Amino acid sequence: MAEDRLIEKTRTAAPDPAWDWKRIAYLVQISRAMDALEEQRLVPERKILYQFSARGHDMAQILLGSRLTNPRDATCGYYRSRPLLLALGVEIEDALASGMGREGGYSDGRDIGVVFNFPNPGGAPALPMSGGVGAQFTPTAGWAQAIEYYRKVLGERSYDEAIAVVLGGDASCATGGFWSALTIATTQKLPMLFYVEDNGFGISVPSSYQTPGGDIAKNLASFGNLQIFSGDGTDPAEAARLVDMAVAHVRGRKGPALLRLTVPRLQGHSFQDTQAYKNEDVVREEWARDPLPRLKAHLVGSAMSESEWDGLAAEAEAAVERARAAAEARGVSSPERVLDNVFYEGEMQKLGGQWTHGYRAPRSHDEPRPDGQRINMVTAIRRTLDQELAANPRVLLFGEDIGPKGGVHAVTLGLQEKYGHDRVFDTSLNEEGIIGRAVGMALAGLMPVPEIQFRKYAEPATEQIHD
Ligand SMILES: Cc1ncc(C[n+]2csc(CCOP(=O)(O)OP(=O)(O)O)c2C)c(N)n1
Repeated sequence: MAEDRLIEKTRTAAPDPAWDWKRIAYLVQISRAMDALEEQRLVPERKILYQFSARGHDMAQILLGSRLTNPRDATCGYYRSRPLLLALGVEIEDALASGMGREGGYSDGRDIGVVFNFPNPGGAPALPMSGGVGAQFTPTAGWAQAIEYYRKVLGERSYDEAIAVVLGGDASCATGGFWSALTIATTQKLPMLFYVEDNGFGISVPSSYQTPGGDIAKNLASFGNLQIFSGDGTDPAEAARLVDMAVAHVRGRKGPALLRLTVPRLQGHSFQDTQAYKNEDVVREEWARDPLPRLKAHLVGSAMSESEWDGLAAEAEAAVERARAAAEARGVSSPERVLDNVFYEGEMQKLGGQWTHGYRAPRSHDEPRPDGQRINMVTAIRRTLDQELAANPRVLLFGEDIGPKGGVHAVTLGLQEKYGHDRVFDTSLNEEGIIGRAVGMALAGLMPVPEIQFRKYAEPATEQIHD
């Protein structure tokens, strides 16, 4: 029965000692203090242009981020994902400075503060995010497939329990990227967790416009190879248990999972949004579901005293104020440097590509050798691919019909037979998925070679090509 696959309502009484509740409470308070600082000071002072409050989404995200402990894990989120990133170790000062266009930190002031790219050496990285809703899904699927490639083809045991986690709101579940990644993850049984923060709205549009009845977990209950977890993201015990169950399912190589947690969006979509489309009852009901007082009620008296709770809140506020002062003391990013490192300028990247994994290409030269038999272009490409597959175990080749058929142009003829299904494989018919997956694999240190059959068919992949 479909309902059997919905694991809901898993309440427990006392705080689970397997969680570091003090750290969780502290980080939730940090996130709240950052939101308040931006809303009350930095936006009115015009020091920040784009502000997306995470109030209401924060606690559940911090629980999730606290479980991304394997350095081979990766996550990709969206503009409301800062609490998760705080849990991964993003510095408060860097996060504030980034939104203010200050130099230094992970973006050197070149993003809008909430759209992150956090290499996180030694820990789980946050893959580069995009402002485009839905763009986060297919690169994360690529990372998940790369994890399996490392394990199965390259025999790297350190990937055995690694997972890829993507975050999206309820409206993101209507995007092509979501469905593309869902197809990839479920057909390939990848270690990927889809984390859906369902606040009932995509800016002003109710979630019933994004999926029938507004509940993506219910609608996907009978989707093959997908375990569904669903519950209340404002109830600390329930959210913690569901996060643990979902993460354990994916880490345990039982296949992909989707975890939907309902949360209130306690502010407008962004600072500019007045929420005129929500009536008073909706707003009141949302505030009644604020996870912060629920977290306090869950912890005070068992995991900590009231004065400890107040102490953490005061400490968080002071830490955010110190970080603000330090961030504002940084110089403003220079417009002259805005194009730095768009192309290679002599300094190698910190995350992604084969270089960071120690791979060094064999010596080569670019002198033409006109001797030898003339061959046509298709044969030349096939020979090149053959040569690269033989020379470098990180090279993998994929696209529509490139397996047993050998491609619609016969470019890959015989390559699957020679190198096996893990390295040369057919994909689902989804160009965003082909290119987005390649992006995630390249970030994970592989050398993906995606094939698109004809130029025209690259159009659905435009966003992933541009990103
Ligand atoms: C491809 C694309 N279309 C439209 C937008 C404009 N936009 C930004 S956020 C948003 C709503 C997204 O809602 P949801 O995914 O539920 O996340 P939430 O903001 O509620 O956390 C829209 C329409 C966008 N950023 N990208």
